Amino acid sequence: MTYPPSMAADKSESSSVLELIAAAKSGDRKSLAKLITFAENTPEEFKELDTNSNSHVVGITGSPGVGKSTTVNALITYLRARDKSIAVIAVDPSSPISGGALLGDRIRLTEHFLDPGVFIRSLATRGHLGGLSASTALTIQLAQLAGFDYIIVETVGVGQSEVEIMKHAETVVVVMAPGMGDGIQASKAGILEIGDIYLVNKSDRDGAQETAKELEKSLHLSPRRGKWQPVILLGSMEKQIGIEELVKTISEHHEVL
Ligand SMILES: Nc1nc2c(ncn2[C@@H]2O[C@H](COP(=O)(O)OP(=O)(O)OP(=O)(O)O)[C@@H](O)[C@H]2O)c(=O)[nH]1
Ligand SMILES: [Mg+2]
Repeated sequence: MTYPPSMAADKSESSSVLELIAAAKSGDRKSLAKLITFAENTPEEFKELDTNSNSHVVGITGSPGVGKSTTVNALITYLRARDKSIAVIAVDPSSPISGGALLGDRIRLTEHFLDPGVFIRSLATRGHLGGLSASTALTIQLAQLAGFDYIIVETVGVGQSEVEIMKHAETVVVVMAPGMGDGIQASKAGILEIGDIYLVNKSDRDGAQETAKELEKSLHLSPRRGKWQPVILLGSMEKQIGIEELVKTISEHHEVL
């Protein structure tokens, strides 16, 4: 597959897009990366993307430091061992620097950078939240076109912006950790409404059971939703404890959808 050398000025932009799409579909990651940048800058070029995809879009959200990136890392390790391909989209609504150093540190996926079955992209705010949410949606669509088995969207925080971004995920995993005031966190920002799966991480630490119990009570009090009842799991993603159960529950949710 020949890779377009540049978005040459004499070519129409849409023919470049078509070439890049064809290359991305055939597995060229550089073309996919270029397409995403292109979509961030000129989303209007991408109005009629036809994504007829088998990817499962999984959102991972939760307060800073609960272990979201560690969870993503554990998922990648588990799924790669089963020959699944994964795109990770790390979204930081608080940072204006796309792909900035802060986000690089936060995603902690360096061990997967050289794996061709893993594609990692970060997105950050460029002005308004609506733009970020839209570019997240487009990036997901492009990753779907490229045919990844799983597309994982990680967002930092539990504010309204994360709730907005998580609307693009089919299955939402809310990560919590003991001793981080999650009782208070859970009561705000719609966290009790968005999670399909609640993962109480750091179960190797004191208080994980209590956090899970408190969460169960709060979920009980919140309005019921559809045919899927939110599931609470305990685990330690750093120690790869509970990862199998997490993947199983993610798949079960996908089947129910
Ligand atoms: N004890 C323990 N520590 C963990 C576990 N999982 C993650 N951590 C630690 O928690 C800290 C934060 O983990 P991250 O995965 O970076 O958390 P995050 O939610 O992605 O953080 P932000 O992206 O900054 O919001 C790190 O120091 C991890 O080593 C766990 O299962 N047990
Ligand atoms: Mg992180």
